[in-house]
Amino acid sequence: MASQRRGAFIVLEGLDRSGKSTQAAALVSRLKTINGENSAKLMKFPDRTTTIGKMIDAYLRSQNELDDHTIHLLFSANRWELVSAINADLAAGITIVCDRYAFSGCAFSAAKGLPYDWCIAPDKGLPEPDLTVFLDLTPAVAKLRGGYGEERYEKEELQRKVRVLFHSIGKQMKGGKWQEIDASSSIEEVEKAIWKHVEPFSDGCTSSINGLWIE
Ligand code: ADP
Ligand code: FDM
Ligand code: MG
Repeated sequence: MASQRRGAFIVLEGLDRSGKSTQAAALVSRLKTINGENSAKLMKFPDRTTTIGKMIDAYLRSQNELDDHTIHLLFSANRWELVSAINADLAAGITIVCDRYAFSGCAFSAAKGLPYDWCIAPDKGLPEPDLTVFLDLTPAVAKLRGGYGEERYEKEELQRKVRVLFHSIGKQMKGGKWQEIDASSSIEEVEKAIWKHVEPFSDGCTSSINGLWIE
């Protein structure tokens, strides 16, 4: 029996200003051009529109103070509250392009000093992306892209630690599910490099979705 084709789950990760939001939007419109208006959807984490997302938004804009563990769990809860929507879209054949995911959750909190194993624990079992493309950029170059704004984590020293953690998270991802690209070239060049990795998934997938960080 032929297996049911589902949408692909594609994640873009990277430091602040590495080009994730620019590239996620471009990728969704490319997929829609190829497969139709309802074939792809853009998601982003944190999703600041939910009740939990509003608490996260206030924290990132330094309007409230939260313990590092508490905010970490809120970021994770913000993903779990959208899991049923993710699964429903994938099952309906819609490809999801997601701007940040659990890898940001782990990289940022571990960079702040929380233990790595503690950081990944609440995200274990989330839908595992079929592909994560890491847009690699030095914090120094990222900062030149208009400079950082007001948000809590937009500081070069923290971003340097986050980059190291992203690299070590990527090394532990098996089976080509993590691809790193140089995000310092032009928007068009980066788009091309991302597409090279995404194209094999442009027709969706037949495999079932695994649980993230579950052996
Ligand atoms: P992120 O979502 O990773 O923070 P954005 O996509 O918002 O990054 O891009 C941050 C800024 O850098 C924006 O002003 C954007 O136009 C610009 N930008 C994005 N990609 C590139 C690139 N490849 N080269 C130069 N500037 C870029
Ligand atoms: N961030 C994002 C985390 O610390 N943990 C997470 O789980 C996620 C998804 O929130 F500084 C951080 C990363 C970044 C900020 O910024 C969100 P954008 O501009 O909304 O991507
Ligand atoms: Mg962005």
